[in-house]
Amino acid sequence: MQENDTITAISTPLGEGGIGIVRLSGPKSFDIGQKIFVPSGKMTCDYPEAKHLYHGHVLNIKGETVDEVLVSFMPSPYTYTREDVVEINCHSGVFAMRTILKITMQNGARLAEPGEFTKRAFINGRIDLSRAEAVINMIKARSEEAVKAAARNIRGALDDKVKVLRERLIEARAPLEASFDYPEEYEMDDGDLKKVEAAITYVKEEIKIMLRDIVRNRAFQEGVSIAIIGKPNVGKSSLLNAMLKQQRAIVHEIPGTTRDILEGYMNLGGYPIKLIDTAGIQGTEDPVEIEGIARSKKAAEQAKLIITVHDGSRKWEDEDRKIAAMVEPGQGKVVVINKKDLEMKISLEKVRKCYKDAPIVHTAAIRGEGMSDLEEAAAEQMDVLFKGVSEGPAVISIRHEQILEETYICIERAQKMLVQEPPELVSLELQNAWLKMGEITGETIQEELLDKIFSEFCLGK
Ligand SMILES: Nc1nc2c(ncn2[C@@H]2O[C@H](COP(=O)(O)OP(=O)(O)O)[C@@H](O)[C@H]2O)c(=O)[nH]1
Ligand SMILES: [Mg+2]
Repeated sequence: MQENDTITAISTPLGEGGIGIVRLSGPKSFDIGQKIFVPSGKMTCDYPEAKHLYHGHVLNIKGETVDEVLVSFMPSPYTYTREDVVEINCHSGVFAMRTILKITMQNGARLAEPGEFTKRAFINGRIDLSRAEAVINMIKARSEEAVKAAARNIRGALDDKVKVLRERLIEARAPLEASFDYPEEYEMDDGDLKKVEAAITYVKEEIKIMLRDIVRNRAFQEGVSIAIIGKPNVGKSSLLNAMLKQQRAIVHEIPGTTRDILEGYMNLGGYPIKLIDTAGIQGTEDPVEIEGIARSKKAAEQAKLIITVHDGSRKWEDEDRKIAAMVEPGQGKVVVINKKDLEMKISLEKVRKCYKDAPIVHTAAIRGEGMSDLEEAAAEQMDVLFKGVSEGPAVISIRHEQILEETYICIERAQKMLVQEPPELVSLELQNAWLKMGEITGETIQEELLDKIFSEFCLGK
């Protein structure tokens, strides 16, 4: 793959902002940079010098000044792409940036494809594929945790892990290969067999853990759902509004106001949350309400965490007990006793008995009181649910997931074969696993797949 033309793109988001960057990468970038940029003041003979930021003006092809800018010239190989890179920091109006982009193109640069800068970084050996993909995830991340996970992968956590596992696969293959390549001199003994077995089991278990963590890692990327459930009129919609700090749902004294599920997004202690308001759950004959209740129950089943709401100003009823029983095993829960501004009639003893050790928070949703307690309790539950997630490499992309699943199948097959099949077959299966895993770091990947991966990037990255 030869990439020797010079590419250009706007590297910052379009829109009104302080500074925008037009970036050039490739062999002609210094030439183009010097042609279109006139530095202010007198230049030393070393111009353009690396690690310098030059103040000056960009000229169009007619020689007219178009913008006042700061320009850096960064020589290969100490750049993002490992090529010569020029960055023009200009005023970030859409028009100014597009004008400068056009001028770079008129002087011989080609508009970069999405992800092409990162693709060059990969092709020129600066980063491996898992890191390049982490850059995509970083751009798309919606929460602090997602950013952290992506940052770990940019630093190479996933790459390191895959390298270790592939190394183990090679170790496992060594005695197998020797036994059929040199059958006269070498025969596998029990000790060898145990080593092979141990290596296979190790890799298999590690992949299993990575696959298990996918669900949790992906939740960070896409948002964790929290459902608010309870009887009609206890203040679920008011609670949603108070948590989102906006009048998202209609609040009314008429029971059954919320007929369908409603959603809103928020950040809760660093977790990206999809907060779901549901229709009040009660016995009813109304077909619309019945449908609403069915949807509420489904949303509740699928949520990672449930906030069950009870009206503190009313007595505990059998319907409340049913709500408490709706929480599924493995789900986090927080109990809310709402309307604390009114006289309390609910029996806390009964609440406690139904919920055992779940956290109970008292709120007055219409006044926004108790919200920080509620958010704290919910975030604590999240910490329990997602414990350990921020340590290892994060498998977020579906491509990685598929590769790991396929690798797992190969390894499982090899493990079974080890007992009764010839070592050639076991080794072949381990080789398949090794090749497959190499697709994560990009060591054994095909070109079309690369194009597909990098096309997910935004322009200028
Ligand atoms: N006094 C008091 N009334 C509340 C509170 N939260 C909600 N309400 C009232 O209770 C009624 C039902 O509220 P709503 O949020 O629609 O409940 P939902 O049916 O559970 O969604 C409305 O009249 C609200 O104004 C609260 O904290 N204190
Ligand atoms: Mg409601």
